[in-house]
Amino acid sequence: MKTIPLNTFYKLLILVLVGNLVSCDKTATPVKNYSNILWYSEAANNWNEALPIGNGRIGGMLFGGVENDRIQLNEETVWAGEPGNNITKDYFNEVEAIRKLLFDGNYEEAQNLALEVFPKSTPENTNYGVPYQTVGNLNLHFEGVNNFENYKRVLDIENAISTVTYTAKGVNYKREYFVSFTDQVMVIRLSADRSKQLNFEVSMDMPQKKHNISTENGLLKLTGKSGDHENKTGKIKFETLVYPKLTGGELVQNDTSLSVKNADEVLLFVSIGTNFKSYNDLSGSAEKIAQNHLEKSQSKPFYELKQAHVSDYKNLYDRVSLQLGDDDTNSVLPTDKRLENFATTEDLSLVSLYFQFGRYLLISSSRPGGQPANLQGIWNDKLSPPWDSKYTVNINTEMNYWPAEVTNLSELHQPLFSMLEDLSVTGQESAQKMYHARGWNIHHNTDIWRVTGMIDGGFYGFWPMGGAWLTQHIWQHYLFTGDKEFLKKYYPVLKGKAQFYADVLREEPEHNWLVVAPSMSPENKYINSVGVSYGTTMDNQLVFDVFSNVINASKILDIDTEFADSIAVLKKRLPPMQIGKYGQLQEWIKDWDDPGSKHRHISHLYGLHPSAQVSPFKNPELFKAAEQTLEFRGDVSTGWSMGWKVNFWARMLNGNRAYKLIKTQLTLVEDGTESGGTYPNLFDAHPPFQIDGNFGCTAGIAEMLIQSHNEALHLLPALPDNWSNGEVKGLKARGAFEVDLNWNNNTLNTLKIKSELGGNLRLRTTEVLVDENGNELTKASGENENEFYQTPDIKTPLISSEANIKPLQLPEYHIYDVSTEKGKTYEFHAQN
Ligand code: FUC
Repeated sequence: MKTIPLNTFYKLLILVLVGNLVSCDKTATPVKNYSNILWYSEAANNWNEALPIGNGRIGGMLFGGVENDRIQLNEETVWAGEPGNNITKDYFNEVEAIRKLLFDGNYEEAQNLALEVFPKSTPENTNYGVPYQTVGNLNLHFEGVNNFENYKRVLDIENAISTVTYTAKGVNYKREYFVSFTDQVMVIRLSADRSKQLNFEVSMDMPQKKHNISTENGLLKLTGKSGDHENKTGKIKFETLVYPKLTGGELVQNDTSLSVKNADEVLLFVSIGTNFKSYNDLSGSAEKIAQNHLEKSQSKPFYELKQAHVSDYKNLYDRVSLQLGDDDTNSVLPTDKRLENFATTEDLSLVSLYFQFGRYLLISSSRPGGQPANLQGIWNDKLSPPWDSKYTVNINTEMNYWPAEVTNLSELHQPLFSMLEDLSVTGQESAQKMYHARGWNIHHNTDIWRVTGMIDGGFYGFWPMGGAWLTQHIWQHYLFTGDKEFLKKYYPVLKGKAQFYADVLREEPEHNWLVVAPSMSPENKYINSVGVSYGTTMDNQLVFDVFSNVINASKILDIDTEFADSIAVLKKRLPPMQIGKYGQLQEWIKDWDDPGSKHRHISHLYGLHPSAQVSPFKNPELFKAAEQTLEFRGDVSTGWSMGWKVNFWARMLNGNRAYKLIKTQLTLVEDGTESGGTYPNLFDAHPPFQIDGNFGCTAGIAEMLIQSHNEALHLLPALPDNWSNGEVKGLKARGAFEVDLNWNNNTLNTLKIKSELGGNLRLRTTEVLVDENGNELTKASGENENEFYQTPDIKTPLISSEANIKPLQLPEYHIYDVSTEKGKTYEFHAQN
C-alpha cells in the first residue's frame, strides 16, 4: 500500500473539511447526484474534442496530449478593431423610400433598394462588426514519452477542474487545470508519483502577426495587438505571462521558451491582461494587469488556489441538481462513446450531464463585471471565427441567457445588462441617423465596440429589433427576482427602447395598424429573395412586449405616468396575431407562409417562447396554430434551432416531442460534418460550434420540468414518458420561488418551495396536492393576484376562413393557491 506523506494527509484533511464547509453554504443545496464528469480515453485530436475551462474572462481549450499538450488561450476582451460605431451618414430618406415601396406593394424593388443602400459585403468606409480573436497557444512538450498507458482525460464539471492522468515507464503522471475567478489566473499543476520525473519545454505560439514572444526572470511572455479589420485598426493590447513554479529540479531559460528539468512538481501560472476598460476606453495597462494577478497568486500554495476556485464555483453550480432515472451505468463509457450510443441507448444521465454542462459553460463564460458570452462563449481558436463570434442578437445572444434565471444563476445575467446599458448610449446614433427617432436602436449584430448600425447588408441586417428582444432580459430578471432597485436602474434602457418604437411605428395601408417598416422576420424570405418587409409577426410581438414592460415598470416604480399612458395608446393599435390558411401562426402581415419551409428561425413563435403571448389557457387557437407551424418546420435543423425547439415543445406541453428534439440535438457530430448536433466535447454544433445551442437546450430541459408564466407555477408540464423517475432541486420560478421536486412513475411525488418574496403561489399540476396534514390545498379562484404572474392582454387573433384548427385537448389540471410568506419554505406532496 502507498503511504501518504504527513503534510499531504493534513492538506487533504483540510480540503475535506473546507469542502464540507462549502457545502453548508446557505445557497447550496447539494444532493447525491450522478457524478457529473466528461471523460475520454484519448487526447483531443481536434478543437471540438478539446475541453473548455474558463473564469468568464480567461478561457482555455485543453487538448491533453501526453507528448505535446496544447492549451489554446482566450481573453474575453481581445477583439479586432477599435472604438467607434458603424453609421456613416444620415439614412432617413433612403429608409423612407424603402418603406414607401413596401407599403405600395413593391416588395422586390424595396429589397433591391435595401441592398443598394446597404450592400451585402462591407463598404469601404465602414465595418460590419469585428471578430473576437484567440490569444494563441501554450504548448508543453514532453520529450520522448511515446509509450504510455492508463490514459484518462477528465472534465469534472462539479468542481470545474480538468485532469489528465497516464502511466509511463512505471511512473504515474497527473496534470490538473483550472481557471480561477477568485485569483484571475489559469493554474496547471503537473505532478508524478516519483521524484524528478518532470521534464518538459514550455512555449507559446500565436497566429496574430503583431506579437512578440520573450523570456525574462523565469517567465515566458507574449505581447501583442489585436487585428485590423475592415476600416478599423486593431488597438487591443494584450500580454500573457506564463510562470512555472518548480518543486525540485531546475528551470532553464531559452530565448523564447522555458525548459523544466527533473522537477518533482510544477505549478504553471498563466496570467493575461489587456488594455480594455470599456467599449470606448482603452487606457488600461495589459502589462500591469497580467503582472498584478500573477504576483498576487504565485506565492499561494496550490491547495489554497484550488480550494478558493472550487468554493467560488460550487457556490453557483451546487444550487441546482438534476437526476433523471435510476441508472447511471453508461457513465463507465467515455463521453464521446455515450454520445455515439445515445440514439439507440437509454442514457438519461447523459441528459442531466448535458444540462449541467450548460450551467458549467455559463459559469465559465459569463461573470459579473465582464463581457457577455459571445457566439462561442469565450472559446475560439481563430482570428476570423465563423460570424466573427460576435453577438448575433436576432436569437443567439438571447438564447445564451435563457438558462440564467431558471437554473439559478441570476447574477451571471449581469454582463448582458451592462452591454444593454452601453447599447442604449451607442444606439442613439443609429436611432437618430437612420430613423430620426428618439431612444436607441440596434440591428441584428453587435460586437465589443457596441456597434449598432447595419451589419451584413440590407437582407440579413434590416432588422431594427435587436434591442427589443434584448431588453426582455431586463424585464425577465425583474420577474424572477422582484428586484425593484434593478428595475429602477435599467428603466431608462427600457424607456429608450419604447421611445424608439413610438417614433418609428407607421400606419400600414390596409388596416391602419401601427407597424415597424422596413424590417424582416429574421433571415427568412417570403418571395424569392425578398426578406425586407413590414409588420412581421415577431416584430409586432416584440413591440408589444417592449411597450408592456415600460408601462408595467412605470407603474411599479410610480414614475413617468404620462409617458406610459401615451405608450398604452400606441400599444392598442399594434396588429393582432393572425392564423393563416394552413392553420399556421402567420409569420408575415399577409398569408405568405410556405408550409414546406424548414427555415431554422421560427421567429413568429417568439410569442410562444420565450415570450408568453401564446397560451393554451387564454388563446387555444393561437396555441394550435403555433403547433401547426412547428409541425411544418420539422425537427432536424442547426444546433441552436433544435435547442429552441426543445423549449417550443416544452411550451406545447409535449414532453415526448421535446425529448425527441433533445435526442436529435445530442447526435454525435465529428469535426467537419455538415449537420447540426453535438461534438465529442459536448459543444453544440450549428455546425460549426456555437454555444447558443448548449444554452438553449439546457433552458429547454428546465422548461420541461417547471414553467412559471400563464398565471401559475406549472409543475412537470412536459415530462416525457421515459423520464419516469427523477428529482430536480433549486430551479427558480418567476416571483422568486425556488423549487425542489421529485417524481415517480411519471407523477409528481413531493414538492418543496421556498418563497423569497412572499405572495400568492399558484400551482398547476395534474396531481391532487396535499399539505403535511394530508389536507388538499386550497383550489385557486379568480385571477392570480401575484404581480409576477400577470398574463399579457393580447388582441383576439384574426383567423383565415380557410384555416382548419383542431380543438385543443389538455390534461385535467388541479390549480391551487397558497399564500406564502417571505423567506418561508413550503412542503407538499401528491395524494396517492
Ligand atoms: C444567425 C443564424 C445563423 C447563425 C448566425 C450566427 O444569423 O441564422 O444560423 O447562427 O446567426
